[in-house]
Amino acid sequence: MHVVPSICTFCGVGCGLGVRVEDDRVVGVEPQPGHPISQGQLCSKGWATSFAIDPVNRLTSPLIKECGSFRRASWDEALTRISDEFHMALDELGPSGVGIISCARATNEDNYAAQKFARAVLGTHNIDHCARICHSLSVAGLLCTLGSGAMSNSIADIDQADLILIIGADVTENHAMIGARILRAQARGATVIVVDPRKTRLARLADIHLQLRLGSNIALFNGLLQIILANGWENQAFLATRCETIEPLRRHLARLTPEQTCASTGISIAELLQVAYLYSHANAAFTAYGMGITQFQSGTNNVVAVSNLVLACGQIGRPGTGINPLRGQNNVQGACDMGCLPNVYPGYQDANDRSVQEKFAAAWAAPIPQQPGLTSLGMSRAALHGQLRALMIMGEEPVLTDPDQHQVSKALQALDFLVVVELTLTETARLADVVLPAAAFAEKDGTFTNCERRVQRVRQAIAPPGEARCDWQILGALARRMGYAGMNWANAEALFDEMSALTPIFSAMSYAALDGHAGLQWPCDAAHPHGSPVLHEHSFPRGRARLLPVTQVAPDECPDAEYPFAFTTHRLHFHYGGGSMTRKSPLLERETPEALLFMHPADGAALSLHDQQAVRVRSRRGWLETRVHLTDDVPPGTLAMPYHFREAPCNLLTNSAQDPNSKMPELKACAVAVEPLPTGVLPRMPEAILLEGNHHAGL
Ligand SMILES: Nc1nc2c(c(=O)[nH]1)N[C@H]1C(S)=C(S)[C@@H](COP(=O)(O)OP(=O)(O)OC[C@H]3O[C@@H](n4cnc5c(=O)[nH]c(N)nc54)[C@H](O)[C@@H]3O)O[C@H]1N2
Ligand SMILES: Nc1nc2c(c(=O)[nH]1)N[C@H]1C(S)=C(S)[C@@H](COP(=O)(O)OP(=O)(O)OC[C@H]3O[C@@H](n4cnc5c(=O)[nH]c(N)nc54)[C@H](O)[C@@H]3O)O[C@H]1N2
Ligand code: SF4
Ligand SMILES: [Mo]
Repeated sequence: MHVVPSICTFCGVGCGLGVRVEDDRVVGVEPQPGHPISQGQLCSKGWATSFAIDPVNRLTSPLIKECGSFRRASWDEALTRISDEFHMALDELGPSGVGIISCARATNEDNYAAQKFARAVLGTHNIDHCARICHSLSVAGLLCTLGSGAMSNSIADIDQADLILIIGADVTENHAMIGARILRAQARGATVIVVDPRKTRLARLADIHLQLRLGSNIALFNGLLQIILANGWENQAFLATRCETIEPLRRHLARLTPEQTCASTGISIAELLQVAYLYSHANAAFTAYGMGITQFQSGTNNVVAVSNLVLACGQIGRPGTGINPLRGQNNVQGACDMGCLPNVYPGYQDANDRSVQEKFAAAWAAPIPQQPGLTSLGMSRAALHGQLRALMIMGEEPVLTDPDQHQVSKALQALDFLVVVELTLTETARLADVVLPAAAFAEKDGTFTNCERRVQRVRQAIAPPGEARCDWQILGALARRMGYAGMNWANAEALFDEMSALTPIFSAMSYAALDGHAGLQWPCDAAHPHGSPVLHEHSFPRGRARLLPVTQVAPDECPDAEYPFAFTTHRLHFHYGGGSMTRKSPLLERETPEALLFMHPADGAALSLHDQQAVRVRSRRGWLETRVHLTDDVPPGTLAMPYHFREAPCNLLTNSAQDPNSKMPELKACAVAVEPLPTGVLPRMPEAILLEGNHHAGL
């Protein structure tokens, strides 16, 4: 047996793991000793990695759908078919009729190849990925206030903070090693404040839990800032030297009272005063947030409201402070950095900037797309209207993870051609015309970028199963088939070198430099050859930071007589995303084997429901059946459900109402009704996901 150093394939914490290999099989993993983030630990998902990538149930050859079922095909046949279909769509509709969804679970190298393929081969900016429904509005909101959308500080800064403010993030469950670090900080004396409508595990352990009303985030942050300004607790020196004028925001908040904030958030005036005082008086306050503020139609403004609070108190630009969006997927930071967004090239180089366009046109020897690109949900909408014909989805599971599942399936079925590149035959892959087998992280070389901008190496430990290949190799072969010779990299390192030569924030990075340093945090350039653990120490990328007045907006759908409950969705520690990887582990399945609807006991009593009773949950868009779990984790009137379970996919219910700036759908709030199923009736799997098509076994 030997051990290959690598990085965990699940969440954006980026823990270091060793892949244990015996007879070209991954037989287990172990924590990487001395790793700067995980410090010799892994969470239960990390420990279960070998199940996630096990060859059992993996795709091992290309598949082509004929008369509704899949058959094996050669790479040659599959690539010819994809090339023909893309050419046909391009002939009919031009570059706006084709698109790519890339993969925040795949490497930087895979993602760089995806956006280069979209732009240089297909000639389109229609390239996006799951950041759209995750932290795209952190990128948009913080770009507007600071000029950079990434985490401003490092995970290790938690050790230096004397106050830790966690907003809408279930850290002990979803960023487990960061959660553990926060609890250690609390044990040494730091104050922990959690803002969440649910009593999460961390909320129960925190010094203060602000259990605000679902979706009342802007009201809360405006209210806290109003108290701070009214008492003169703001950091005047920081405002004077580092920020544009605060006066419009001060005027905007002047008429607000703590009584009004209490009425709109449900938080008592005493708690508001206490938190406003503690936050503004902390020596170093580390602020982190998650999906509990981004997944709203007011998401960008929610981020701006947090940014206002941080800036007004000067809690940024020093060790132990900062505004820190906890990026979710293992490489979602990287997929954004690599330019898998419709409006930017790698390193956030503006797609509309003439000099950037000329640089990439020359380097790639390809004309540069001129039309603006579509977001992922924009591509779904275009497909429904016949304006998008051919789509490649590289490692995403939108059938389970995008809002309003009926609409998503309809959009994918409306395409002339769908190709999915995946590890297993997911619900989305079942809808495809062609499915291609991808290599998993332990089967390829490359890099992942964790939530604190740290680029780290993953290494090939075993061969991919059957004929599976790396995503970048697949895209390179397809590019050649379509007549473009600029994607023939000899290996992942050559690809990385092309990327870093074209991307200023990566210009001093190389595999050798990464190996020498346990990864490097961008910007890493001539001025910062060892990377940048803390951003914005002396100035912001936009010069002075901006404080912007924002106003509370209620969720698009609020409870009413027909749909009397507020409904929110979240994650569970033991499962991940659409579940395609964690649900292969018997250990993780044993912990949480099925979806549950979390309901307050008072609501249960009012509906005469007992714990574990089977219920039907309905929204304006669909229904599902599941079991109810009575718990005071949720407040009365609010129901919550995890999104990992295909048997009870909560995105049948969710609302696709969108944030106007970033097109983020409102995954965290809609309205539902609940009714008990007759005694003895088991919850049913809705027809919508009993999709046609072969099961992978036997192919
Ligand atoms: N175990 C596990 N870990 C994961 C993942 C996974 O699937 N499983 N996914 C990864 C990904 S992609 C991501 S993006 C991250 C996400 O990690 P988190 O951001 O922690 O994700 P969620 O659990 O969806 O939501 C966080 C919290 O927001 C709260 N919330 C809901 N509404 C509001 C509100 O109006 N205001 C406030 N303040 N809070 C609210 C919810 O109650 C919930 O506790 O996790 C990553 N890590
Ligand atoms: N209701 C509700 N819905 C949500 C959310 C929510 O909080 N509530 N959260 C949203 C968020 S934040 C996110 S990020 C999305 C996540 O949504 P997705 O990205 O769709 O979810 P995952 O399950 O991570 O799917 C990733 C797929 O990538 C595949 N994969 C892994 N590694 C590779 C690789 O190297 N190459 C290729 N080609 N494929 C690979 C896996 O097999 C898996 O099927 O879900 C969103 N949906
Ligand atoms: S905290 Fe995240 S990166 Fe670390 S082991 Fe767990 S899932 Fe993997
Ligand atoms: Mo995410």
